[in-house]
This record gives sequence, structure tokens and C-alpha cells, in this order.
Amino acid sequence: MKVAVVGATGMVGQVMLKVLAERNFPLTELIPVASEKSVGKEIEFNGKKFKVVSLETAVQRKPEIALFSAGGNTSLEWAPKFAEAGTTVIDNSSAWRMDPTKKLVVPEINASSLTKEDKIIANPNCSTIQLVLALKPLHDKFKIKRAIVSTYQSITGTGVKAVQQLENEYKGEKGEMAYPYPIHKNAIPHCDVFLENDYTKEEMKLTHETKKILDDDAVLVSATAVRIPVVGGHSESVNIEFENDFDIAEVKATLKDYPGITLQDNPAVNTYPMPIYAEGKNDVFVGRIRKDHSHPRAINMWIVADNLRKGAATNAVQIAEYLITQNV
Ligand code: 11C
Repeated sequence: MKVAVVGATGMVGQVMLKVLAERNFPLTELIPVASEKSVGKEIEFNGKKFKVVSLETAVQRKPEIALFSAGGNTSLEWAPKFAEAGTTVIDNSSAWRMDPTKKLVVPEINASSLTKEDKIIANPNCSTIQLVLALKPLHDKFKIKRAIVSTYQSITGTGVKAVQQLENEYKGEKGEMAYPYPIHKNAIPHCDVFLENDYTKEEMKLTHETKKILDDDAVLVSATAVRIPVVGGHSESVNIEFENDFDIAEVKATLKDYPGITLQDNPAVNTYPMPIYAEGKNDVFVGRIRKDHSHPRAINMWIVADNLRKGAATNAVQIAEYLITQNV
């Protein structure tokens, strides 16, 4: 399997390479792709060195799979060119997610919808992936009417410039700002750009992408996305209202049994998910599951995942694994 990683020197691209290596992905040739200034540089993968190439060169080499994480504009321009050359593109940008002709895939939920005709497959937004993975088994069992989500998002979701901003502020040094305000000792209720409805794009991604992945427009999702000075993962406080009656023990058992979810829920010994624990792991961690005492058919819970792993690289690699194992 010849695999191109587009955006190989970026934050998500680097994790994609790590995840491919860790999972012994059946790779015969790696084609690392990056912007012109990185072309010719060498990167190491599984003890071997590979030269970074341009997008033009990568298309000509006709990889079977291309994992894209190089921004929406690159995806819009180049994913169709790779697809034309016979490559299946798994795209981590927001470029194709809401295109009705493209599938938006979280493998545990809807990989079975993929066919050989799907040459551009969209990888959802990081905060959506961890939310929807926990919602799916509950929706199947108790039917979700409405979910209210507040996120506490890692600065790694913004990229290397944000990590640098926090480091500078921590050391008391001046430098380039990724955010309009200091992030050290702060919480900024602003992820991605503001839209005309006064929600941010990140908040509306949580709404629209969740409906598409659950394949149910009736599920209502309302979100507030907040950036906090944390690396290692995004956290989400979620209030879920069900259509049907439920038993809280059954809710916990349902989540525990679902692939990709690890239950961390034992208040008696202070066990609950935290980014410090989720960092570097591929699962979505769920805890603090409890009845909403203010509503007869609602619960509260807390979801944490490494946004660069299950929220991006791991999910993309899992899609690629599905294509190979199921011969799609
Ligand atoms: C964040 N969720 O943490 C974003 C990063 O649409 O894939 C990923 C943006 C996206 O700010």
C-alpha cells in the first residue's frame, strides 16, 4: 500500500505518521508531502528516511491512499486531482465535510457506508468526533432529542503558533499571537471565526457534523466552544435529553460496551476523564455520568479525547484501515 501524507510536517501530519507506525499499517511506500519550503527535507518513518515531495510529485506517484491535513484550500484544490489519479483521499480539513456527495466518517459509527466510489472521504472535526462517538450508542438505545455541549479545547487544535503563544506567555516573553488575547491563565470563548448568527464556526461544526454522522437531522445540538491553556486533549461537558426513559446503569453499560470508548467513572475514588490522561491515547474517555436532577429524561456527562489522535490522525488512519481490511 502506497500512502501519501499531505501536510506531513504539520502537527496532525506528524501524529498521522506516529499512528501509522504504531499500528503497523501495511505500508510499502510512504510519500510525505509538504509545502515548497520543506520539499527535499528528510523525515524518518519506521527507521527509514523518506524525502518530502511536492503535491505535483505525489499525484504523479499515484498513491492508493492519501491522508490530507494541510488546510481547506489545499484540500479543495488537490483532493480532486488525487482522486482523478485513482487515489482515495481521507481529508482532515472542513472542506468536504458538509458536501452532500461526500461521506463524513467515524469508523465505529458509519464506515460500513463506504464504497469504492468514495474517492474523497471527510474526517470530522476533532470536537465532533469525540462527542458523536459517545452520542451514537445512546441515540440508538434511548433516542436523543437534544444535546447541549460546552467544550474546553486544547491549544493544539489551533496549531503550533498557539503552542508557541502559550510557551511565550508562560515564560513572560513577547511573540506572535495566535489568539486575540493571552491564553495563559485565561479561557477564551472563541474557537475558529464568528459567523453571522453569533456562533463560532467550531460551534456550528458540532451541530451540523453531528447530525450528518448520526444521519438524523432531528437531533438538536447547541454548543459553546472555549479555548483553555491545555495541551493533550479537548474536554466536553454534555447535557443530553432523551426521548425515552432510561436507567443510568444502562447508560453507563451502553457506553462501556461501545468500541473506541473507555469509561472512567468512579467518583468514589476520583476517577474521571482528563486531558492529562487522554494525551497520546486513541480512545474517547467518558465519565461523570449522572442523572440531570433538573429534568426527568436527561443526563450530564464529561467526554475527553486527544484531539490530535482520535480527533484527527487516529480517526483518519482507522478509515484507511477499514478500506484495506474490507477491500473497499
Ligand atoms: C480546534 N477543532 O480545536 C479545531 C481544530 O475543522 O478540523 C480542527 C479544525 C477542523 O480549534
